[in-house]
Amino acid sequence: MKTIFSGIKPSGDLTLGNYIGAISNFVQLQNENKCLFCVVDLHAITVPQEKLELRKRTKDIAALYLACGIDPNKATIFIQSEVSAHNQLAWILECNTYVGELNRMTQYKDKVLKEGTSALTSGIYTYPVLMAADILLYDSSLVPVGEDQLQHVEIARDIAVRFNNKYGETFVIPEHYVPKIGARIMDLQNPTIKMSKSSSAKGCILLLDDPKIIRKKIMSAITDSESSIKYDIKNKPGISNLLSIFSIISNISIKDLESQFVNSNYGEFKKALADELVDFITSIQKRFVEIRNSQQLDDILDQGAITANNIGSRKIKKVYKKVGLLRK
Ligand code: ATP
Ligand code: LTN
Repeated sequence: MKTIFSGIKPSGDLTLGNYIGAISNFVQLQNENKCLFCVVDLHAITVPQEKLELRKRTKDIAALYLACGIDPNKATIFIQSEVSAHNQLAWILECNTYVGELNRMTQYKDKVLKEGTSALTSGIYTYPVLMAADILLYDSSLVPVGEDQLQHVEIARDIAVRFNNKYGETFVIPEHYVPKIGARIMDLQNPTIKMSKSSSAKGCILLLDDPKIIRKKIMSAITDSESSIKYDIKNKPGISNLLSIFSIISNISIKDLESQFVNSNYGEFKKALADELVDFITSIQKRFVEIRNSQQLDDILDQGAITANNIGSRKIKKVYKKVGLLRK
């Protein structure tokens, strides 16, 4: 049995990309592993957040974890800021991470290119170290993430190896788990960029979007000037993206979908996808409404925080001792 950790930031509404790249894999992995799924609110505040919105979104994400099928009897679900060991470990790891390593993080470099540095916080610069702490605190061996997070799991590995070499065996070296299909769901209006709440509103499906809007976004997705429904990322990125979405949602392989729609035009294919997606997302939304304001959600998060604090505080004791900090 492996220990699995992953997290999602409450920095915006959850997208279909988050579901396919991350949550759908959490749901699969929970059956045979010891899983911890976190709402990483400390990561969200690396950029400005409105406090009431942040509180609301933090609970929205926890409720969506459950609505998407994460089972609290199988996995631990908790809020990052309720477990102080994350911050405690992050500081120790920061003192064992080089500035040069952080300078190489492509997500950070892209942000600097786009926005300059004057409005960037040091939190956004060091956040890969907090992410490493999230992972290493629980001796996680597998980290399910979308493609954009690979470099951050890689730096967590590097930090763990370095720490173990310096202080003796302490951390499990984590590996990433990236799905074969859906590791990078693309924007429906611009299939060369990642689907993200910060890209385009029309190109991004939110898990809490109105079904009518979902249908509209799928029907107006950019395709190409041909008419064949074939998976070919290079020449047909739009249709390939829609095929990936269809495949994950329906559990039908891309090959079978290609055969099923061999005589259909793009309009027919999109309509079938929209029907499937609306059914799928509507059932998530129904469960979300039931769970969101229930006492059950608070109870699950309280229990999750207890479990995570137990593991985290034991680990932090060991780490403090190794580093030479006084701790009974
Ligand atoms: P932003 O888009 O605002 O930078 P994000 O969606 O990447 O944020 P999170 O919400 O924390 O950030 O992402 C949670 C998980 O969802 C991560 O594992 C990330 O890799 C994955 N993910 C996000 N967008 C996509 C996408 N378009 N395709 C596949 N996986 C994705
Ligand atoms: N940095 C990630 C979110 C995240 C995470 C983690 C993912 C924070 N801690 C630990 C996996 C494991 C992001 O921005 N999507």
